Amino acid sequence: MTEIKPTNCHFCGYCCAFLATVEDGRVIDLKPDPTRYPYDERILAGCRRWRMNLDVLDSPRRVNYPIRRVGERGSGEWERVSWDEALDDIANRLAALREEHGSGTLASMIGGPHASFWPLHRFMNLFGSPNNMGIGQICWNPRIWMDAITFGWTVEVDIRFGLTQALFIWGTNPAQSDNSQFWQTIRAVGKSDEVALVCVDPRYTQVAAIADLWLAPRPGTDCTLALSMLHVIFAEGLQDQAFVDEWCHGAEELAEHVKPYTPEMAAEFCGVDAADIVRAARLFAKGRTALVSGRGIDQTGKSVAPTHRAICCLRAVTGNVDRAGSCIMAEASDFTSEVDFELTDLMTPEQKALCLNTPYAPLQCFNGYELVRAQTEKLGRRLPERYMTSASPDLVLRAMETGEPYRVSALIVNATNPLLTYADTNRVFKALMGLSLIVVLDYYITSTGAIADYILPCAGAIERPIFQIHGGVANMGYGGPAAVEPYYERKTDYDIFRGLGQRLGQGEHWPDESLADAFATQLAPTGWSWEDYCTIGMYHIPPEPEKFLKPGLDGAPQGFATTTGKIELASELLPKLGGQRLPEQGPFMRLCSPELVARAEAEGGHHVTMLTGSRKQPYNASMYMENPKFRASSPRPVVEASEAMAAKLGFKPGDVVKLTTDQGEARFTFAIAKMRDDIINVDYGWWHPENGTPHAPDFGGIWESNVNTLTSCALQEPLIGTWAYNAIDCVIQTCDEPLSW
Ligand SMILES: Nc1nc2c(c(=O)[nH]1)N[C@H]1C(S)=C(S)[C@@H](COP(=O)(O)OP(=O)(O)OC[C@H]3O[C@@H](n4cnc5c(=O)[nH]c(N)nc54)[C@H](O)[C@@H]3O)O[C@H]1N2
Ligand SMILES: Nc1nc2c(c(=O)[nH]1)N[C@H]1C(S)=C(S)[C@@H](COP(=O)(O)OP(=O)(O)OC[C@H]3O[C@@H](n4cnc5c(=O)[nH]c(N)nc54)[C@H](O)[C@@H]3O)O[C@H]1N2
Ligand code: SF4
Ligand SMILES: [Mo]
Repeated sequence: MTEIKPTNCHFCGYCCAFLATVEDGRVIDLKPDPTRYPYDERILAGCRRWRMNLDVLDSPRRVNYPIRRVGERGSGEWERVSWDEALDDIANRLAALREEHGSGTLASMIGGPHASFWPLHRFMNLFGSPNNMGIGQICWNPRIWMDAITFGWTVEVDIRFGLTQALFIWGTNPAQSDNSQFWQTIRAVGKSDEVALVCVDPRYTQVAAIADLWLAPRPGTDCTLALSMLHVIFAEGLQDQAFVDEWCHGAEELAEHVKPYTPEMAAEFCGVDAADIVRAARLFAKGRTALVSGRGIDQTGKSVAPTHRAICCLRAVTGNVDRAGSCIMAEASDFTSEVDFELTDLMTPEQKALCLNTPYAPLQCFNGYELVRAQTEKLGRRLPERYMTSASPDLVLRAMETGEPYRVSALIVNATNPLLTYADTNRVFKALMGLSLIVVLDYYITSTGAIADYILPCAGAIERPIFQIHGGVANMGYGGPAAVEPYYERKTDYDIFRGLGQRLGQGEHWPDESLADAFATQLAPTGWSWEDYCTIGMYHIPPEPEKFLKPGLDGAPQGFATTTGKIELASELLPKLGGQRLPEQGPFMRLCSPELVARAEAEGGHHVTMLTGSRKQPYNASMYMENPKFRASSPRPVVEASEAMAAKLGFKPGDVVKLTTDQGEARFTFAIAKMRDDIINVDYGWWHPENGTPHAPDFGGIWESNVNTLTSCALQEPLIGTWAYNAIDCVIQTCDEPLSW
């Protein structure tokens, strides 16, 4: 029998709507579904991935049954086991390790937003471990924290033709990272005479190419740049004085604080023209200004929090907070928020006290969360607790390595490939090899899967329902139903964590029998049924602007959910955690010892600043590398530099180059691209999935061109525990050894 069933793609965060033709439980065709959100012809026209869905659904590389390691860790020998056997054994071993070392002994790792992570977080909470490592600290959390601390909640960009007068694209490149809807909007802005487009990026991206102004700061200097723009705004009296007087706290202090940040001083430090800083400041203050930022400022290390704070201040003094055409503060969700669904409140104080971050990253921990929660709750909003308190990989790895302050002996890896994507591959590899138990949930046997004890096969898009909620910080969720039951013996991540939880005495906290039932429970407070939602594909109540003017409980304007009820240009909260009242530039993260630099220079090498992981289609981190069409168009991992830099380094396109830091080395092909003349830009995620099941010693090729053999997650930033993938250093030199690519 042939049926047409609604379902969704999940190769990126858009989760586009599709119609599947299903015959006997198998999908034989897929087409975009124009009747449901999320559907946008322009996205699909620009998307290089959606046609892969059918191949991925039944790829010969997929893991279809639970498998268990036989032989040495990493030997690549596996046996098929039943689900009961796998879950019983994992649960028994976790219970025994908890008995021996305490509940913090289990750690977890997640990656990009490939799945709903609350089932993992619920499981970890009920198990009693705070040790969920994530990419939160370097992706999303810094902005969310600083927005919440400065404005009382997070803001989302709001671009409106006829209202918006400037758009700043700051350290993000949606042309490559955002499967293109937002990029189409930016292109429209680029063409429009009404809206000035400003790109702040050390590389000449596709956004820079259509911008009215391209500012290319030295990596990691954005905080100084923003403070200098504030200097110009105050010096020229361009601030929105009425808004500042009524709604901002600490304006005079801030004006005083930015006095030394003259355009000339910043020009020297940031490596840009003073005149361009003045121009950027004037454009920012001209009227309604929208701004989007990304990895370019989230992943620069010690200055991350102050950079976001300085940008918050720019928005605030120009009256661009919670205003149509600039940015709008999100609303709390009508559906059950992520924080209530992950059940963090069920952790005991003793379990929370196991949090390793507490003294080292005083914001990114339960104490910091409580302080911020006390504020955001004034207006009924709460951040997702487990992302915002996710454990520092540096500290969890140390607990694996040394047993201090207690032994971390077991690890669940959910939808991530940390041997390619976490910082410091050599360290991660060694730490993981010493563990008692590693369980990987994935579609494939990845490099990380290769060193696991169990690989549990996950159901993907089409086979599972989707309710994508962005951490639940907005009143929006989208997606739809599964078109088919999971193929073979695959299970949803939810079913796996529920199955493990039930075996560990958590049964009462997993009342919903399936992921779709859980989503229905989550939606229930909205009055919508799961079926209503699946028909429309989205629950979204757009936030209204200028909520601060609306009456609160006492009838007076509700203002902002901060200590002072105003936007805190000068923070009253951060100093309580040892942070800065007013933002200041921090130092850079350094990965090369003087000895390494001296040795490399003696061999003709150069010590340079690098960016890593700048997004490029068609790949996504370590994914899709086996796709032959993609590989034909992007066959090799590259290091790029400008023409002038290439001349200085003495490389020509196609040369093989070696990069080294104190952490390790990796080899790439050299290529030319337009960017600042004092940096290089290095690809990330490269391995050889096409070579078959990965195993020792190269685990699918992780020692050759994997940029994270060079990086470090050493805890340096004092509030969030952020590390750096950009604005770091390495030495670069020629290399005789050819590449396998
Ligand atoms: N040097 C450097 N390192 C970086 C970055 C950088 O810019 N430079 N960026 C960082 C950032 S921002 C991020 S978010 C991370 C991304 O890091 P990861 O998320 O680790 O990267 P992916 O390669 O996308 O790995 C996803 C894995 O999840 C599996 N998967 C996909 N969907 C599902 C699912 O639904 N369920 C399960 N169980 N598995 C699934 C895939 O098969 C794949 O193996 O990398 C970080 N690392
Ligand atoms: N194709 C593809 N798309 C992806 C992903 C992927 O792996 N591949 N990953 C997804 C994930 S997990 C994420 S987090 C998002 C990230 O999405 P984005 O934040 O848009 O990431 P990028 O496209 O790398 O853009 C970051 C830009 O910052 C610039 N930059 C680097 N250092 C600095 C600096 O110090 N200052 C400034 N001002 N700019 C700097 C880089 O040159 C780069 O152009 O992309 C998502 N989309
Ligand atoms: S990859 Fe993203 S943009 Fe493309 S179809 Fe899938 S969800 Fe939509
Ligand atoms: Mo990310």
